[in-house]
Amino acid sequence: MKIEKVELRVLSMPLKAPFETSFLRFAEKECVFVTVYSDGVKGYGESVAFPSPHYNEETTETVWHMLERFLIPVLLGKELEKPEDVARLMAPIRRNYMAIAALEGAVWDAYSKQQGLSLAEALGGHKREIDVGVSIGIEPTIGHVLRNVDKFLQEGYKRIKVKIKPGFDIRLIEAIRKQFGDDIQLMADANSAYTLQDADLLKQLDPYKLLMIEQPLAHDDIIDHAELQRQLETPICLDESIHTVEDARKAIQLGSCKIVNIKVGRVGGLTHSRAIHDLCQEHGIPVWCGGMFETGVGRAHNIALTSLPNFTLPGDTSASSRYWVQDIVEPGVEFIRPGTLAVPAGAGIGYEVGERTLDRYTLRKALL
Ligand code: OSB
Ligand code: MG
Repeated sequence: MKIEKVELRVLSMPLKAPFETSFLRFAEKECVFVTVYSDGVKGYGESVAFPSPHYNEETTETVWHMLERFLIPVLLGKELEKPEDVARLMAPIRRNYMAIAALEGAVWDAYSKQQGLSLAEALGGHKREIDVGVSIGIEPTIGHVLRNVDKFLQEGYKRIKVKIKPGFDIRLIEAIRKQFGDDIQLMADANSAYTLQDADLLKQLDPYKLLMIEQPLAHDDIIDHAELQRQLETPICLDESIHTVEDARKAIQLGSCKIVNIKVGRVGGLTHSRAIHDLCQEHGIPVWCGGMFETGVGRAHNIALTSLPNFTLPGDTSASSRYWVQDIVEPGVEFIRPGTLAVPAGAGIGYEVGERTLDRYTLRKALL
């Protein structure tokens, strides 16, 4: 496949409702959107970097810069044999995984369209449907969160994740268990809001039998997480700390986590995501697919990845209606049964991109 040209856009899409984490409040989604033109097909990808460097160091502007100045020039005019070539060609470039992943994802989509395969099949995934959960943000009161939990349980989400931060943690979890019982699959995501000095506080979560606690400690730590995991019954899941297969290998070896959240953008693309999936599978570590408020395109990539066998826990790939009044894919990503998404069988990502909607959300674009 020859990479003939690449179009970059910055999109801005209003979220249905603002979403608050321990590090930032989001009212809209801004992202870099990539279209790769190759041998008569268009492949789509999107960057999960936010406008500001508060989840990791990448931003909309750094992603655009890296793509325009360094990443796209590596691929332009090149004849690729398979999408895995992108990971190999980008290997000399340090970090900037979200920028790399956006381009790599678009190449995977174009490649699978050319082969007449679904993206899931191209990756080697066999699941036809996936179970999904929902991530619920921090609210002004516990009562607000309880109402959201109720709403999403009624919609059929199979696992509830709530964001926590110091002062908005134990009592929140206690209230959810009290109202909804012990049978719902419940977990908490701290987005690095605690330190090892909070171990005694975090131990108070153990009686509530959470499915896991996600990234309680620093975004770049695997040492303190190992110590914390020794003290906690609740399994630790790492998100922010895992960028590479090597990170995952070391975290597993140290006992820093019992579960890994794989975000395609955070680890530099689908090829690396699959490698981390495989490594975790060999070590009996379950994985699930994280989310970054992706548009339908990013979520289609997540669904395809989740079709791999070791994605045994429901992920954060919620339906379009959880985020958007109108998604850029048509029709949107919607449940086939409550809490269940189909893995599309059509070629590539398996969703059509609505060009008019895409244009409406585009702040700027460039053709390279
Ligand atoms: O840590 O998983 C996270 C949203 C923004 C930044 C970080 C995270 C999240 C989510 C939302 O939890 C997941 C989603 O619904 O896409
Ligand atoms: Mg997280």
